Amino acid sequence: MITVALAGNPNTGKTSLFNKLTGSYEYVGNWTGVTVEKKVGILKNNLGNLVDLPGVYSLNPLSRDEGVATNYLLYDDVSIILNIVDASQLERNLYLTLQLLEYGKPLTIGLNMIDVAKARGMEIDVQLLSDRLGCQVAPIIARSGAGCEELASMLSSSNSQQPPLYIDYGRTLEKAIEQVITLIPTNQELPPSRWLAIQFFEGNSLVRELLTKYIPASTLNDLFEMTKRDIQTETQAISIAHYIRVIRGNYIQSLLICCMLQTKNNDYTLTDR
Ligand code: GDP
Ligand code: K
Ligand code: MG
Repeated sequence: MITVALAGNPNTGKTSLFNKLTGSYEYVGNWTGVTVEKKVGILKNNLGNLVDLPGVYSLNPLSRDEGVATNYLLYDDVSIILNIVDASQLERNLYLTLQLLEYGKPLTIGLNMIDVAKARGMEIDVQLLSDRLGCQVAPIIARSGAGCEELASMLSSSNSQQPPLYIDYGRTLEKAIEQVITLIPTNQELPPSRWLAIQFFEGNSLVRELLTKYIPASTLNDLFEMTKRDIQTETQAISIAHYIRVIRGNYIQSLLICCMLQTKNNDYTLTDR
């Protein structure tokens, strides 16, 4: 039995999709230590369990819900991530997607609200989006169930060898990431080192906590402060987190320029496909 984790922004249709994909409930309760609902259902095709993560915009644990999602990735054994994305709000939604793709577990995108996107004159080149992100993408309408069977069968054929998405964070930060990676032990059952290092520089306190089990806090502090100083000197960013947000934002922008075909109210020229 494998475990599929359902992750996405709030109000993207997570509950609707959960209900379409699961037959019976295995468990409804709270996440350990917090009063955030935890729902686990059994996937209809008997592939395994579906775990409903709280809706979050980012993995940075500023809110209780984000803390639950991050802790899940840090300490639980997830086989496949099902990332539900609101097709009519791609730019905002893809931020979490990038963080999840960097994590490097097999990930399938359920591209939801296709009906809403269409009504707003947006058309998405699903194949191109899938190629560029290096993961499977299934267009769906979770409310009606359209596309959900195809999505379920994609989950059963997930690529277990999916390589993590590689975003280039520029020379200074890449050098610092490399330094943290060399300090992370390889003989432990830990999430991918690069993901941990990026999350550390983003200011993810739960990741920092985990890293201090293996790396002296003072070493981590020095590396963080030095990198922050360098980035503030070289760029206009006010913090490393800000700098990372800008790089990811640019990455998403260029992705959307090639994958979005505006059919109505188009204010930029389209290439023929
Ligand atoms: P959650 O907050 O992520 O769990 O999202 P819900 O499943 O509660 O959905 C939020 C709202 O969006 C509800 O009113 C759903 O009926 C609606 N919804 C979900 N999926 C779709 C869809 O594909 N198309 C449209 N038009 N509405 C949807
Ligand atoms: K809701
Ligand atoms: Mg919900």
